[in-house]
Amino acid sequence: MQIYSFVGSQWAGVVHLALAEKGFAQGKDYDITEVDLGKKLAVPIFFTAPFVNKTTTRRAGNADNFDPAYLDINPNGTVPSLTAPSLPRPLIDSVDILRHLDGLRPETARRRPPLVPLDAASRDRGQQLIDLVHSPQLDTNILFFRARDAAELGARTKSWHKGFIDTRQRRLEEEHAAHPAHPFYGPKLEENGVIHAQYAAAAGVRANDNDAFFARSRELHREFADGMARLETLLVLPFAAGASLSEADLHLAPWLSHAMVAADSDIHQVQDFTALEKTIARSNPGFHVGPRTRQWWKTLASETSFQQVFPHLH
Ligand SMILES: N[C@@H](CCC(=O)N[C@@H](CS)C(=O)NCC(=O)O)C(=O)O
Repeated sequence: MQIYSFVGSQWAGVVHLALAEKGFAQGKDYDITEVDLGKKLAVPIFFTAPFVNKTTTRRAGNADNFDPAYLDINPNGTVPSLTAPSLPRPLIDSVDILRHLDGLRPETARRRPPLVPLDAASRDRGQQLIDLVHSPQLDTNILFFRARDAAELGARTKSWHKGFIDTRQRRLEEEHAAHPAHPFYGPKLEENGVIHAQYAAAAGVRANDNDAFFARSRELHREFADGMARLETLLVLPFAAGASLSEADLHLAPWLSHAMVAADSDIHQVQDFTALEKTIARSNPGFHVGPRTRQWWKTLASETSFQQVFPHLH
């Protein structure tokens, strides 16, 4: 199997957790191609992870998910993807990839039940949780790239965020010019262009209406907080969807880790929610990560697969 992944991708993290949980071995059962979503070396230390090793194939590092050759594998231009000779076409979504891996080895290395729960109640609850963290409401890019005022925007434009957005925009412009009829590039340019224009305006490149952007960003943060409150009510405990580890845990964990990183948490303090609370509380006074979410996170952090893939937050 060939896994297309990126260290800074939360949804690739789902696949790495599933591979670890099922005991698949890199180099034997699967190989990794690292698809750099940004620019090589222009991302900070948290975009390193134990699964990027000497056998990992790395490409140039230039928003490579927008390479037409990669779009032939995954027309959404996202990671993760999985290809295998036995599959009629690539799998291009973390939900499908996890379920495929689960089907290959229904019993885990530690003789646990399948990751897709056998009982309907846990399966349905798990699906609700998966849908929630994959929804636009809980998109961690809100925390990473949005800005609620001039100070936050200024900070973004002075850090790696701007380089990341600029690299994407440049690559999209180049590919759009080279392949004007390709259906991917036009809409994606517009999507990335929203943040790109704001960062460019903040850097004094051109004037822009920042106020509407700031207001929308505050609104999105408030909705994000509502989503976290919903998560708090949906968690079953001790694991996300019931008594044993399941696919829902493996989707929630990378999402929460990524949210904490986006809020500038100390990546070695896995249990410290202070930075995340502080960030969200700027638009939602009094925001706290709930006790059930904290309890679940502690349970997850004691899992071997979690410790393997998340020796620190990323
Ligand atoms: N539904 C997809 C979402 C994948 C996704 O959005 N991946 C992000 C990284 S975590 C990505 O590749 N973003 C690149 C982009 O949108 O340009 C999945 O679960 O696999």
